[in-house]
Amino acid sequence: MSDCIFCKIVAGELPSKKVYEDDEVLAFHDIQPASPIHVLIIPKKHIASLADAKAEDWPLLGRIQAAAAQIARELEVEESGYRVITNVGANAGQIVHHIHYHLMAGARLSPLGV
Ligand code: D5M
Repeated sequence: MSDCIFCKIVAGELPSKKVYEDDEVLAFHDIQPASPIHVLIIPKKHIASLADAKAEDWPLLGRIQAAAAQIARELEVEESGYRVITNVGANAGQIVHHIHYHLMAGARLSPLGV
């Protein structure tokens, strides 16, 4: 997607502070952190949101969860705890329409809800 900022990060056309990369997955620090550690984990393939994922994408999205667990270990937040979430659509506040999982840690996180 030529107008997608996360596709541009994948292509190296926009900078990012990378924390993890493999052939299908990229993770980088969120530019507007909402917690002391706030990393975004994305597939290199453009998928707009979880609602747009096809059956063929489930293994890829599983790899993202595996990457999240590995990143949490490397950032040494496994023991203190962390959160992995993906926002889907307007009510959840999704602003970037390339699926991404927020890995948040480094402080006691507020409960989920409205
Ligand atoms: O979250 C989208 C997130 O993406 C939000 O926390 C800001 C972040 N963002 C936007 N642009 C960038 C760049 N260029 N680098 C790093 N992080 C970025 P959402 O779930 O869509 O609300």
